[in-house]
Amino acid sequence: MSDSVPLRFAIVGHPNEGKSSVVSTLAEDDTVPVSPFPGETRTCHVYPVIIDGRIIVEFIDTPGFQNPRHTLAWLEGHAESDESAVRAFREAHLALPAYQHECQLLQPIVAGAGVIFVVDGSRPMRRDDLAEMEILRRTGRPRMAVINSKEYGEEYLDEWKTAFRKHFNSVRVFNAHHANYAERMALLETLRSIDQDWQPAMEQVIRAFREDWERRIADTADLIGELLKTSTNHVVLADCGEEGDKESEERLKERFQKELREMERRFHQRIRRLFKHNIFHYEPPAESALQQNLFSERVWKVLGLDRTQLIWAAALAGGTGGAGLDVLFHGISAGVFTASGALLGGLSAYFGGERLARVKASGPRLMGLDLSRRLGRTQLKIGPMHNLQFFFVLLDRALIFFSHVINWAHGRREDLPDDEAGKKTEGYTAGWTNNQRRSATRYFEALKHLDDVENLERVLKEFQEILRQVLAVMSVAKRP
Ligand SMILES: Nc1nc2c(ncn2[C@@H]2O[C@H](COP(=O)(O)OP(=O)(O)OP(=O)(O)O)[C@@H](O)[C@H]2O)c(=O)[nH]1
Ligand SMILES: [Mg+2]
Repeated sequence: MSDSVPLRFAIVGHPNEGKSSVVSTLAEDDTVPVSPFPGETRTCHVYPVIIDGRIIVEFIDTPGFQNPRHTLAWLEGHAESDESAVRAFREAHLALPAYQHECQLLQPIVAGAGVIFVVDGSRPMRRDDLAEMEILRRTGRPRMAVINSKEYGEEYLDEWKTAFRKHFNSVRVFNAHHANYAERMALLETLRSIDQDWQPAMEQVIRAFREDWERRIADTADLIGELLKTSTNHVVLADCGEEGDKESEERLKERFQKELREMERRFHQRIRRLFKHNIFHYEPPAESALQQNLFSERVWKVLGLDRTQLIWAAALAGGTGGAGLDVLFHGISAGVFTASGALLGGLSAYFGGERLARVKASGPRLMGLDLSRRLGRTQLKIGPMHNLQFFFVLLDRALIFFSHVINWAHGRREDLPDDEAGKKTEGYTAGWTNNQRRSATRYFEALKHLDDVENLERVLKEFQEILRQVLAVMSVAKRP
């Protein structure tokens, strides 16, 4: 592959089989028009994959075959049996509306593109399919078949695979609605073997894809570090008329929570953009912990760490140690923490998110809410949220969102009832190793002392390395 001529693959097949969806998922491009009605794609359209300003590979969306049996009959009746017959066919039929699609889809192929033939493997094979395969074989171009099953069930898969072996250099199951990074890479690996001459160029393509993904992971780790920093250190202030001004307190608590939610929303936006989900905005399913309020009791129970893990994380990080419970649970109403007998009670007493905001404005510093007199005025202050569980809850939510985004194939255009990845209700950090949790907690501790820049940078670097490893493992994990 020279710098000026990238590899090109034409995605071809019967109408409505999912060709455009496959292009969209492979090129990570959600601008590709997809529709439930056959005949959506009428002309060829090139979708380049651009990395570092360079076109790495191009996928060409094409219209579905219109008249495959007649086309094949013409080719069979032609004196030549190779690619020159295909060229001659195009020239002879360019002006005929009944063969418009064939002329379109064969154009990039005769111009040198490789072929990716897409079929819906959940339906039986028909004579048209055999004609299409034979036409493609006669082009002589390197070609692979992709089985994009729209429905579940493997009834017809063997039949398809047998036919494919005769007509294609390789076959791969690839689902346009589900394929994630690992499956895209597996497909590219298969493309590497469809033609020996293309192998070095395909290797470059694969390397570029891999490096690009590593960069996105590093950027995600940076964004998570930034979210944790700004959220845990966020502070809101308000003047209030007099002590015990409940209305001001409520307003301030609302503002505090709203601003934190907004930070999370902006983080989501950046992650979506990083992973090229530019047009469609998909919400995780209702079951997801992301759909719950960040400050809801349920979220604080199911995400983050349990009590023992929190104490250990803090102790291992050389921070507050097991004794400093009030520091660990800073931000949760002191009233709730002591009066409810939280030490004996369940997690809800410890981590009750709603209670976190239920702060009494009667002391100088009641867990997250400060009252102070300045220039004769009473000032309310909420934050910073130096609460270890809050930190881990935020971290878990960031990881869940990452998983949601990377498992949402670009070819998908609607909510899926079987979106198991998005339904994830538990967090990740409870399953982390001590070492990983210690690194996170060190970062948490360093965030309390922003002026110690050197320490903060050192600890952040170590934490980002852990995050990159975690995100890389999540990228290749099998879908639930
Ligand atoms: N369930 C499911 N539906 C799919 C899948 N791939 C595509 N579809 C749906 O099938 C329909 C057709 O998809 P397209 O990608 O537009 O098909 P096409 O082959 O490009 O169609 P034409 O351009 O009309 O030839 C759309 O409603 C897609 O959402 C899949 O993997 N699973
Ligand atoms: Mg299409």
